[in-house]
Amino acid sequence: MKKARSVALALIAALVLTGAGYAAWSENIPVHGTVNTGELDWCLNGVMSSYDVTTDYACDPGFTNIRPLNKNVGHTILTPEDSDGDGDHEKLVVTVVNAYPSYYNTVYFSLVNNGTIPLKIGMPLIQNPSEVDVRCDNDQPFTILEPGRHTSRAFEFRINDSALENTTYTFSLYFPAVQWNASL
Ligand SMILES: [Ca+2]
Ligand SMILES: [Ca+2]
Ligand SMILES: [Ca+2]
Repeated sequence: MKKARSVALALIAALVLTGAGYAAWSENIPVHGTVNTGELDWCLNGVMSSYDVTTDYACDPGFTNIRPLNKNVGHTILTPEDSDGDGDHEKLVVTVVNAYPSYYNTVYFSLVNNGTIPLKIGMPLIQNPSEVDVRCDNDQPFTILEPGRHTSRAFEFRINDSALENTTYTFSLYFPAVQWNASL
């Protein structure tokens, strides 16, 4: 009887010890972490130029036979827009005033990565009426741009033969970008 009680006590002690062991193993270890996220941001650099400063240029369909003319008749207005409301410009609206069939222009500009994360900048999304042909010079599907770096771009356009008189034509280019390791 005494032996049986000793065994029972030993068993209880073992259970208590085992229980204490589980309690120790199941304690939580508090871990506090801080993650600072970067900023994905890009915009037009603000420095733009074009062929048509004064006297006009013309070309034939298909952007062939580009040539200067001797009169200043049409002109091109470049208006950067903030289409996503973040305070800088990533969309370019182009207005062609007093143009005529064959009027041609090339526009130069640059994009800057003004965030802290490398960017993948894709081909521009162009919205243009059928009376204006637009062609971009860049045949790369995308460009990787490190923070603080610029990339130069150009596009050309021609007012084609279906353009109407006394009409102002507008088209736009928007430059999509994602972080460098994502898909556009
Ligand atoms: Ca931006
Ligand atoms: Ca002009
Ligand atoms: Ca913006």
